[in-house]
Amino acid sequence: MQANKKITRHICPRNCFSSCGLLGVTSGEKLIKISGDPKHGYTKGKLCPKGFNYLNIVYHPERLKYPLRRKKNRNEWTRISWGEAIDIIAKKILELEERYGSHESLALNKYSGNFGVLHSAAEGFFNSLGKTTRTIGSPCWSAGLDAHYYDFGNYQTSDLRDLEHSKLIIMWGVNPTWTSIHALQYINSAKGKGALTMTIDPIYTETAKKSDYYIQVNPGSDGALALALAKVIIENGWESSDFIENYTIGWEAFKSYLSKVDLQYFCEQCGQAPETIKRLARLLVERSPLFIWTGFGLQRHANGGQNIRAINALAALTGNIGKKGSGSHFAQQITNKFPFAIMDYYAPGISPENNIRPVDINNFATEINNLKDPPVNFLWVSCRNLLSQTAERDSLIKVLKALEFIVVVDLFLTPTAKYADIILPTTTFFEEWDIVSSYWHHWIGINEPAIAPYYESKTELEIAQLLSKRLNELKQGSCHFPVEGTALDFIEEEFTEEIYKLLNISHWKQLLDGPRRANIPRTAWRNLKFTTPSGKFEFYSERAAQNNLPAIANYVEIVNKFENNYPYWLLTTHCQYSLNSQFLNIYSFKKINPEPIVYIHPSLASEKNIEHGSLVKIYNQFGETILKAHYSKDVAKHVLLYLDHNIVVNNLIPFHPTDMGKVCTGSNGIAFYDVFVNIEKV
Ligand SMILES: Nc1nc2c(c(=O)[nH]1)N[C@H]1C(S)=C(S)[C@@H](COP(=O)(O)OP(=O)(O)OC[C@H]3O[C@@H](n4cnc5c(=O)[nH]c(N)nc54)[C@H](O)[C@@H]3O)O[C@H]1N2
Ligand SMILES: Nc1nc2c(c(=O)[nH]1)N[C@H]1C(S)=C(S)[C@@H](COP(=O)(O)OP(=O)(O)OC[C@H]3O[C@@H](n4cnc5c(=O)[nH]c(N)nc54)[C@H](O)[C@@H]3O)O[C@H]1N2
Ligand SMILES: [Mo]
Repeated sequence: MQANKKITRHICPRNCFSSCGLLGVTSGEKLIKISGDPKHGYTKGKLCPKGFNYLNIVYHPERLKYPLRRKKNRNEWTRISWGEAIDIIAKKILELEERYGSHESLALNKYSGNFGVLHSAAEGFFNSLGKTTRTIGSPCWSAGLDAHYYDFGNYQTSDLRDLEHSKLIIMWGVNPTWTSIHALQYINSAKGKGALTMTIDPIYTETAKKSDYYIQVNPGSDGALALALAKVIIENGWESSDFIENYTIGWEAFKSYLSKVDLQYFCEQCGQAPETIKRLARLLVERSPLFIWTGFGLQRHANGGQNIRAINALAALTGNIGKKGSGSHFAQQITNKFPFAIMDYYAPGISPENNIRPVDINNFATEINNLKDPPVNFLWVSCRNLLSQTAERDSLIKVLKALEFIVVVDLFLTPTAKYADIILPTTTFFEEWDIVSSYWHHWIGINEPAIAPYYESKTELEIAQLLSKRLNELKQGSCHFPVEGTALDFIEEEFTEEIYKLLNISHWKQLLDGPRRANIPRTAWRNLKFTTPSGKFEFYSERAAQNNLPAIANYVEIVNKFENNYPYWLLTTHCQYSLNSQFLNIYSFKKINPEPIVYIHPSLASEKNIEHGSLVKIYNQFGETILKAHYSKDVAKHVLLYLDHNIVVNNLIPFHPTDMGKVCTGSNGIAFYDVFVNIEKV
């Protein structure tokens, strides 16, 4: 490497399965190249199309450079200094405290723009003020997490190297070819060793196209499919008696429920012929170890948690748990043992138990509106593009317009930032220290800065420190977030003995030589000791019953009450060339997807007299939107597919909760994919 060049290590902090290792090459002051880090044992030096485009994010011509202040009642902003921005915000915080005698009129809405541990400085700052209004829950994975909590006690994943033992791999409501591309190398290698693959999805996805089998299931009907398979397996006596007897509870109750259900009804629900179910059931038992990967897409339905429980039950009754190459996998958090000390600067008398006035992140507009004593006047948005990613966009716009004061911390002037009074430009992960772990694989790494912060952008930590300093200057003792301390000091605090043991290192700086795999078994639930109250896999969960849920994995049909007016499902799933609302501004991606498209099956299109490429109106009782229609035989006739996660369709999506999520995330999830619409030519 030439004298003026240096290489730095990074971990992508996006909300994504892969949490990739990257290497940055800097020449002088400039980042000139980004590549995959071959020392990352899961991603192994490979990147996705977005990862290879990071230079185009870091140096994007539209990236925010300076703090901005909105001109009064206008959609225009003027550049201000950090001193001014921090002063305005600090004074507003103190003014509201004076007005209400508490900080509860301040609300924080933060989610997944950056999952690095030090990004919790925003939460740390809010904790250090006192009790504030905060979002709870998650728009992403809540129902699936709770399903695993009820069945297994918590959630774990196997190391994908375990796939070498699998004979059948089912990708059930997950589209890794787009959303988790690094998994493909393990899946392909398992195929080379003789494994067969199956995709179960309402869309004939790129993953389905690469699979040996594809089942086009009706949206929200996976419980019916899993239970139909379970019923046939039991009727044939193919269940694994040894596993059931020794490692589960509630088998009789589950079996008795299945003996009463009508196979024909389940088949109709999931859109499969009884013959298909019988063939599939045989395949499942013949090809053990069976590895099931249930995706996040699958659980974005009102019955999503129950459906995942039904799939878990299928894995259990066939003995496909804890055995190499088997399991039912969704996500894990067992490697994320960081104490999040950065959040631990509570104001006196404030603790995690009493620091929050909660609002559901998925029902944000309504719940913010309902809060009165005091009302919410001040909103802090970070790592979040509310307007693009939240349901009920129109109500949200009204709320944002009515709020007294909004701060947005982001890299770009997003649709949400356009409602802010103050916009604070922040650093990318190439400009800061951080720690990143994955919710899927078992590798953890340190992110070091490659370059100085872009123009005047600052890290989340620096912003918290500046504000704390100013607040204390204005009113001594008003904020308890430490004003001293570098990012490295805060990193030091996160590395406990437990983490060192988990990663088998003695100092975190060793992570600069490469990410480390957490020292946990390769196979999830290898010891067959479950963390449920019974210590067993629970077909029957007393805890579910206590939470007013069916104790066993019942199938609950999703009924479209407005079928006559709005007969089609609208699925707004995750896209290859974006990550939620991010990366949509990359110019080469824009060329691939120049405009928002709705995909429609040609036979429905011809019924509706819609030509390929023509404009259509998609509408329901909540709103309408005009899009261009493209024909696609990949979608079922009663499904419409929209992939571009920008602001265009969220006005059609109501807040409708999923059945589960409360235990693991604080509130139930959101049924983003139970949306019914109509379509017509304009
Ligand atoms: N219709 C529909 N809506 C959905 C979904 C769906 O499938 N359909 N999926 C849902 C799911 S699964 C999720 S997880 C949510 C995601 O919702 P969000 O977490 O809001 O989504 P993102 O678009 O990933 O990121 C939000 C913002 O973070 C910013 N950002 C990036 N890095 C940083 C940083 O370092 N600091 C700060 N302060 N900001 C940063 C980005 O520029 C972006 O504007 O959306 C949900 N919304
Ligand atoms: N490229 C890219 N990668 C990403 C993201 C991204 O936006 N783009 N987002 C990240 C985030 S935040 C998340 S949560 C994950 C999401 O990762 P995935 O779970 O893979 O993605 P989704 O698009 O939510 O859903 C996966 C599939 O579920 C299908 N599906 C919908 N309803 C049902 C159903 O009822 N039954 C079955 N069987 N299938 C159903 C959809 O058609 C879709 O093909 O990906 C992460 N990675
Ligand atoms: Mo997500």
